[in-house]
Amino acid sequence: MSNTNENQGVAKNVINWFPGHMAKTKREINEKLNLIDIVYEVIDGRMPISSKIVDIDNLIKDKPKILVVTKMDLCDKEETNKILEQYKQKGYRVVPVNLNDGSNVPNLINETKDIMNSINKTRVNKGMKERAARVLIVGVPNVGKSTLINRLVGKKSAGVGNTPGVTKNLSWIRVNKDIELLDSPGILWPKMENQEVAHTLAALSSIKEEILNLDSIACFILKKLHELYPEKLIERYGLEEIDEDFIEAYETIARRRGALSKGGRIDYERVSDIIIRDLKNGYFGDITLDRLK
Ligand SMILES: Nc1nc2c(ncn2[C@@H]2O[C@H](COP(=O)(O)OP(=O)(O)O)[C@@H](O)[C@H]2O)c(=O)[nH]1
Ligand SMILES: [Mg+2]
Repeated sequence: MSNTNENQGVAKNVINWFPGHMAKTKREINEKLNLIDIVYEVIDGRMPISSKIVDIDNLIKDKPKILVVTKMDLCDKEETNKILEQYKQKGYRVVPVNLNDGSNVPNLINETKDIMNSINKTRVNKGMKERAARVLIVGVPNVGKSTLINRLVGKKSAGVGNTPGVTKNLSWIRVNKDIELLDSPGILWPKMENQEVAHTLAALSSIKEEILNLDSIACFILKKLHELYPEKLIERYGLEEIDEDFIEAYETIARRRGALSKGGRIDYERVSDIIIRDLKNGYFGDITLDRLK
C-alpha cells in the first residue's frame, strides 16, 4: 500500500519527468504564436482545476482564449459548474462541451466568430484584409484535443495549405469559411504542484500510470470517492468505511469482485487494477474530483 516514503519517491519521479517536454512545447508554441488569432485551452470537466495549465498566460501572452471544457457527459455537473462559474467571474470565456455527441460544439464556433469579428475590425481599420480565425488548441494529455479537432473538422480533414514566410511550414485544417485550426495541438504538461493534483491527473489518465505507483493511484481513488461520493463506493463495492492502511478495504473489494488468488489470498495488484479501470470506464457514474478551496 502507499506510504509516505513511496509517495516521496513518486513526487521525485513526477518532477523529473516533465520539464524536458515542457521546454520543447513552450518553444514550439512561441514559434507559432505570431500566426495565431485565438487559443482553445482544453480542460477536462471531471477535473477543471487539476487539468488546467497554471502558467498558460505566460505562454500565450495576450492572445484571446476560450476555455473548452470537455467530458461534460462524464462529470458531476453541479460541482463542475461551480468551478466554471468562478472561471467566468475571473473573465474567462467558458464553453462546456460533450465531444461524445458533439453537443454545444456549435456554441464554440459562434464564440470563435465573435472574437474574430472584432479582430477583423481592427485589421480592416489598419488597412488589412479580413481573414478566417486561426486557432491553436492546447491542453494536457487526454483531455480531448484530438477528439475536438475531429468534431470540428468532421470528415474534411484535408489540410488547407501551408503558411509561407515562416521557418517551419505549418498545416492548417479548415473547419468552415471562418475558422482554421493548426493541425497539431500543443500538448502541455500540467504543473503538478502537489500529490493531490498529480494523483487526480493520473486517476483520470492525463499522466501516464507508470509515472505513479498503481497502488497509490487506487488508494487515492478510494479515499477521494469516500470523501466526495461515499454512496458510490457502497453501491459498487459494498464499502462503507476505509481503514487507514486500506487493507480491509482491499479485502472487501477482493471478495466482492473475486480478486483472490489460490488459497483465498487477496490479490492486491488486481484490486488496484479493478479500482483504476472502474473509474476509467465510468462505472462510478458521473464524478468530478476537483473542488473549490
Ligand atoms: N465521454 C467523453 N469522452 C471524451 C470526450 N472528449 C474526449 N473523450 C475521450 O477521451 C479520450 C482522450 O481523448 P483525445 O482526444 O485522444 O485526447 P488528447 O490526448 O487531448 O488528444 C478519448 O478516449 C476520447 O474518446 C467527451 O466530451 N466525452
Ligand atoms: Mg491527441
